[in-house]
Amino acid sequence: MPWISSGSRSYLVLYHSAEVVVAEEDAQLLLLHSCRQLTQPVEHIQQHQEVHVVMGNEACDLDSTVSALALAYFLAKTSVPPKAAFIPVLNIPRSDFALRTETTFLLREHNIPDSSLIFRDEIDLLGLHGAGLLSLTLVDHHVLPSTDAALEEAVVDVLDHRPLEREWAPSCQLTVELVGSCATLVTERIAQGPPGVLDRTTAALLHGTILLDSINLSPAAGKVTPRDVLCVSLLESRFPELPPHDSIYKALQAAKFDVSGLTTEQMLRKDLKTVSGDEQVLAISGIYMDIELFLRRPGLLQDLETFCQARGYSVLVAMTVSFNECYEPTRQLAVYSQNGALRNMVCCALEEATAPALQLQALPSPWPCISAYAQGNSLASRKKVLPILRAALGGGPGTAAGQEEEAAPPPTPMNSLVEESPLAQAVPPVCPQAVLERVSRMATEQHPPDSK
Ligand SMILES: [Mn+2]
Repeated sequence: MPWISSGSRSYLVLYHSAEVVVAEEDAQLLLLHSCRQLTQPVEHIQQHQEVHVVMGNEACDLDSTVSALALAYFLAKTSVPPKAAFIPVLNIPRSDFALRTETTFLLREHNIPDSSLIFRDEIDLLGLHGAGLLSLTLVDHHVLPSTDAALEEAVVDVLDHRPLEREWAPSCQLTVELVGSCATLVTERIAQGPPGVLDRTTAALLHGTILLDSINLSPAAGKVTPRDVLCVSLLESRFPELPPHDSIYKALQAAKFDVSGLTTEQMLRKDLKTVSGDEQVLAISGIYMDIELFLRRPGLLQDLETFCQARGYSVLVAMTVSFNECYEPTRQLAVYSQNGALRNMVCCALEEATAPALQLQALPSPWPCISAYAQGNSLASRKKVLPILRAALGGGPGTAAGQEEEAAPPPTPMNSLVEESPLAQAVPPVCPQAVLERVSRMATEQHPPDSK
């Protein structure tokens, strides 16, 4: 059970080759304290070897987390000496981890303690890069925020499942495929590697992640692709004891949607994106709760006001989403602003949008500064709504993407349930015969006849 360790120190052994285990203590010092004690740890690490970080996106959803953990583990097990220290990094401060309820749930289920994880505020990537020691693999995103622009030179490998938005040097290995989950690409990478690397825990993490991202492989939800289906089948064929994917999906979905323990502020932060205009910043929060319940939360208006003021948001759009038994999404919208003219402008843009039409129907709202809607077009996820809001804020429908860059926030990754995979359209029906053939081929590749 390689993920289990008694504490953060022993964790690093997993990502070190035997040759550099001696560096463990020093490396640990660097990792956990470098942001506060830069000079000394760099001296420490300079005696050692490359630090290869595998890092997910800033949303740090389950896909980013599991993709980073699983790929770092795979690299550590398969890279040839002299090995780097392979470190999966969760791209949020440790203090935000509690908001990732589905992730904390799944890791807890598999006895992976929080203390074994390395968060972005616990490792000084810029310092490592400055010392010439950093290699970076990006999973589940491929555009770094401007604050991380200096790290681009360190990127050697990208695995992502959204359309390529920027070029990388030819020396950078690119795996960019429009599948439902980055965990699918990681699973495929592992399946193509030497046999025997995939262990039960890693398989279970990947399995659960693909199921969650693909809405339990449901074509109706528009996220799954045949490759996601294949990887789930592959994992189940390798580890038949994996629980039925229905039960895993339901447990993960429940955990993801379990905002019962969160404050309104935490709910708003949990799945937050922003769009900037010339003067205004608009926030869009995915909220996993029926809109009626949300609007009736005690202290809601005060919480919204405090949240927006503290962060400089002029408008907040809450996109609520819930799923029926067939995993079909129901979406509702709430538009909050103390500025009535601005609120109306945003509402009009949403009501009149044609690409796509959201088919909004006004819902009664208990608050004059909140407009609420049922969204008839339930397939229009946040990814579709974001450009509408960006245009409303002054980007203008005719503005070229390049010119928008300054106004737009860094392209942040999209992978929550209120969003969509790049393949939002209906996927081609899966032919069971083709799946079986492919799985059996992959399984064969995993289990070559005894060669030794
Ligand atoms: Mn993803």
